[in-house]
Amino acid sequence: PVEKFRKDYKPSPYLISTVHLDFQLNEESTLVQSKLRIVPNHAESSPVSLFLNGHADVVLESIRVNGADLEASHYAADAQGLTIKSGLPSGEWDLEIATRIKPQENTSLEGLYRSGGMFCSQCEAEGFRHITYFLDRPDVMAKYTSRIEADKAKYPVLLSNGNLVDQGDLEGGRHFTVWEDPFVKPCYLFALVAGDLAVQEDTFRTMSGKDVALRIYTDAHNTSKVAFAMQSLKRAMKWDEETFGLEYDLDLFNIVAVDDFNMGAMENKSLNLFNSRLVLATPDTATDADFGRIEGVVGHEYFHNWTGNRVTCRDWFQLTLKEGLTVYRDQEFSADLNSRGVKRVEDVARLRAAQFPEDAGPLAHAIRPDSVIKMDNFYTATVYEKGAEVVRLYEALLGRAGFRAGLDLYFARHDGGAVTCDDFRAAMADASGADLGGLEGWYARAGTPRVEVGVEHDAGAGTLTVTATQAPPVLTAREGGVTTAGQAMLRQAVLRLEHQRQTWVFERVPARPVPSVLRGFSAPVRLTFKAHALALPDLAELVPEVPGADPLLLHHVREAAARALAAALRPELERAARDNSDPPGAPYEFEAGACARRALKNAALGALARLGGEGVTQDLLARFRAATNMTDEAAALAALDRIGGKVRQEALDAFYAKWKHEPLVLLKWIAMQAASNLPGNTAAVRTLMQHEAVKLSNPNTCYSLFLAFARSPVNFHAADGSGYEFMADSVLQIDQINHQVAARMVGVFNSWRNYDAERGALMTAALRRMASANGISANVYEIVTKALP
Ligand code: HT7
Ligand code: ZN
Repeated sequence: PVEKFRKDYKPSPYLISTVHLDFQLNEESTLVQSKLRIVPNHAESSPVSLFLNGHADVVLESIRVNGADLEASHYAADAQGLTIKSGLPSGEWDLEIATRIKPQENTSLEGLYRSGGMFCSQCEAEGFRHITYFLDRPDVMAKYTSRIEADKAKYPVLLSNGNLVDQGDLEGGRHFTVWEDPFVKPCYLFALVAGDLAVQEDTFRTMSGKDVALRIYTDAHNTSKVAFAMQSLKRAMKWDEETFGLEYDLDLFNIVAVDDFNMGAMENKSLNLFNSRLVLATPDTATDADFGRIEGVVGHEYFHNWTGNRVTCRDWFQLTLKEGLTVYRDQEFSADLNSRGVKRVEDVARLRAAQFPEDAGPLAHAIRPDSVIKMDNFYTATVYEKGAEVVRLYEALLGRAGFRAGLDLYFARHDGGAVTCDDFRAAMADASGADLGGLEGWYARAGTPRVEVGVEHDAGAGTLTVTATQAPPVLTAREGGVTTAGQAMLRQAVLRLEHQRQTWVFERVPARPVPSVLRGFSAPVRLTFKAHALALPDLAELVPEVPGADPLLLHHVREAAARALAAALRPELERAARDNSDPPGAPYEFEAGACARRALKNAALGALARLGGEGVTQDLLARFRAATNMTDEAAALAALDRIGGKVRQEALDAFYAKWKHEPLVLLKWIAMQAASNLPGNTAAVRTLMQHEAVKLSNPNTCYSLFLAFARSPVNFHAADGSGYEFMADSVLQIDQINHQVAARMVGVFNSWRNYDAERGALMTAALRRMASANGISANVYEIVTKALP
């Protein structure tokens, strides 16, 4: 595998102005014909050859230059791509390439593939090269026309980007559509869908009075589950107009639900593809958390239309330019629609649980990485969530109006372009006149800075001196609220921590106040402060705080503490469960107050389950059977799972019998069993792999099964190493099917340095075994070799 470096970026010697694609979809194979208008990039000296990226899956059928067949001596094709070595015309010219691919054999889910009975595509980051030879890099932006031809009975719906400009029937029961996208785009935003899909429609009138047709496509039996996603889309469109003045730019916006999908969703221009679990929801099949995720991700993909599509990344090292900014936007969207405080707590909890450990581990990287082997491995919590925190820093420094002015300038300068994080910072700085040079460090350095704050009050002088030190020094905007205990906020200020040590003196502070720093978690730093919280931290948060931890011992200590807390608080927990239960027949509402009540009630029930006893068990069973929404049903099941024994198995069986025709609900059933801390559960998980509900070619299933298993301290970290063995076997098995999924799975070994010597040795042995296995993918290779000492 080859490592690529950010510093080696060079503009492409050729650009492509227009792309005409023609897809002949068939059951055995697909013929892809492309006609590219090649334009020399005059910024560069005249090149002698043209290299187009490709892949071993792509079979070259023919190649023509300006309408004439190209002689075989002029070109060479291999698994990496196609090189036209000679015979290149000068000036602009047409290149026609015909390739044959086999989507039905494509289990990697990149490029064109089959999911259920449909054809669909995934081109970010480098999937387009699995379809045809192309300049597969985001700074090559072209206008696309796509013609799709297929059997009409099997694939009545044929979709691509942009506007439908032609369609018709053909001989032999076939039909075609032609799509034209008026906006330039990189090939990673290309999309194609063909299938027998049902559609739900709505419209949105934009702020300039244009009607946009909104369509969500699913399998026919799922049409009743898209109402919430549609409502979220309309809210996102309105929010972006009101908050940032950003209007949708085409007459049509399509979403398609896909069952087999490597990530959450994809922002292809006007044709968003979504993992089904992020579109389909009804109160009885989806939890409050699922509804929240759907709202956020529908918003996220829609917001990419401006931050990602209209202005894209110059190269993949700049990924946080679009992802950090778009995560910040979706976080603000959800905060405005729901409870801002709860949303912020959830986002910070996620950052601390997922990003802080990543930044402290062997795969730590800056939000703008310096080198990569497989780009797919860099869709990380650092690039996304820490990237969003860095965008939040701009807002903290510039204020809302300054931030908006910066974004306006960014779009005015770069609409239709492929740019860098430096271009973003320059627009933000130029619009406000602020010096934002100090933010450069956040793009360049990995790791979580530590900030220490000291406060001294001089009663005689009436001054308060705040001193902050940070290591390493980075610019950190921290809102410092200075309050007096028991009173409302006295003063608020943004403190810019730009040096290793800084001091601020507040005058006219007669009494010793209670300082409140890092308000709203205004920078992604670790604050050396003693926080007292009611909720016990997760094991993942505890482990890095206890060097050389025995994970099993930590787990038992945590469980004992949780039981002791539950015993001490029993009357309060019972009251919380009782007072926050809905009366029978109450309708489900996804609303901040209702979600908070359900969360409190279910947390109380979970805590009571630790105490066991007939009364608690019967109450949980009754709640499990009577539940009318999935939030309560899944919470009751989880509590019964904790109680264990016969009642656990009966509840799991009843849940399966009830939901066996709903694969998305069964993901919860799979995850609950895989994560069980019952001793010896690894054997049960091996058996579960044979269950008819478990399809290992489906990424959601793999994540529910294997990533959930790795959350079990008892079984993944079993002292005999059997959990590590099982996980390593599974990574190698899944790598044969899907490299991206296998690479995500192998990440569970990254934390081996946090554990005791015996566990560390067993985990590194498993890593070595995977590293030396025959034929591992570049994706898994990159993670495994970086994790090893
Ligand atoms: N921009 C999208 C990234 C994505 C992706 C990346 C690699 C492999 C598969 C993928 N599916 C989607 C998702 C987003 O951030 O909006
Ligand atoms: Zn995104």
